[in-house]
Amino acid sequence: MDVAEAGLGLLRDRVASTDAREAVENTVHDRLLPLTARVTGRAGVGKSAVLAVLESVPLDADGLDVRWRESRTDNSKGEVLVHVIAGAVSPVDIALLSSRPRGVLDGTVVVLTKADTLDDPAADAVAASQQLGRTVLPVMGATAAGMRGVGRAGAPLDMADVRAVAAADLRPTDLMTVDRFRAVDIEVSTRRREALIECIELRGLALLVDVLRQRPAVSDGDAVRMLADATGADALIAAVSTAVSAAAAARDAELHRSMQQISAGHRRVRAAVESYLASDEAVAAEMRCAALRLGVPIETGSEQVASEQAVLWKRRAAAAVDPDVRRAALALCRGHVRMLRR
Ligand SMILES: Nc1nc2c(ncn2[C@@H]2O[C@H](COP(=O)(O)OP(=O)(O)OP(=O)(O)O)[C@@H](O)[C@H]2O)c(=O)[nH]1
Ligand SMILES: [Mg+2]
Repeated sequence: MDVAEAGLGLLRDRVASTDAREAVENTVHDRLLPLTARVTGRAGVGKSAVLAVLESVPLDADGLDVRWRESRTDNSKGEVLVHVIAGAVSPVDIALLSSRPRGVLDGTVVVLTKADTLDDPAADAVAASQQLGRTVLPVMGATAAGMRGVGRAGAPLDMADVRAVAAADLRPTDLMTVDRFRAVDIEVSTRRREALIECIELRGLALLVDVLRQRPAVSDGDAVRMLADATGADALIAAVSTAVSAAAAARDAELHRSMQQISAGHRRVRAAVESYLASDEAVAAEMRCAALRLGVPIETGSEQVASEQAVLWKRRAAAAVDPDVRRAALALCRGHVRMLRR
């Protein structure tokens, strides 16, 4: 149980004998449900490979479980949505994404996968971004999954075999198609060559072979790191982490809204709800929501940092025109003041 749940537990106890008990129980129950996250896209587009990558990393959902589901293009529901395309944007993609909200906290990530099959994935991603009005991240989904040992090969990459391929007498064209690569006469058996392609795709192998040939002294770790960078998996994981944190923060915002409503309707629980909303964990949760909403990090450090931040956010709140920005700035001010008092 994390800190927030401890505070909620206390609130539950305090309202247990009142007529607001059920309303509070339901609200707390909803706050603690696993986050629903969905990977969508047309048939065969590469969803499962992307999903395997995402399931292989721990995502910070503020203590909540993240429940991933894969579905095609019939359903865009989910607190987090990772929509996958491969190649051109289709009307189905546009229709699905248009039903999602837009904004910094929209919980939506769009991926252009199978980047290994494209000549200029970065340019294609920019074109797709313009078409959709959302950032599209180019990713080599299958290669990223294979490198994490969660791809279709089901086995980790064998760097000894990659080095053997790099050392073999290959022409550049031998790594251009799977058939040519299968047909060349080298020491590495056909079965082992197929395993390499199953793991990181032909393009992934060609990239690694290039690295090893240009820098024969490079370590396995560094070579693998270079390929990992080329897969775009880090940017994907970062975007999904932000979406997951935002979804968790949205849960807190929803919880606090419901609590305020309950307290407005049930006088006997007002004190309990107010003391919960004034607790360190509720103030910290509001601060996290606000920072995500404004797209700023929470600056932590010395007392001086906290007091400077409190002043800064107070000033920004006063200058804000948009009421949402003003509310978020006040939440940050309040959070920093609370840090000072601790
Ligand atoms: N070259 C390449 N092939 C890929 C990549 N990702 C997936 N594939 C291949 O594309 C096919 C479909 O991949 P999946 O990940 O199963 O696609 P999916 O969208 O989950 O498919 P469905 O669940 O049937 O709709 C498989 O043959 C994969 O090996 C990729 O990044 N590069
Ligand atoms: Mg699938």
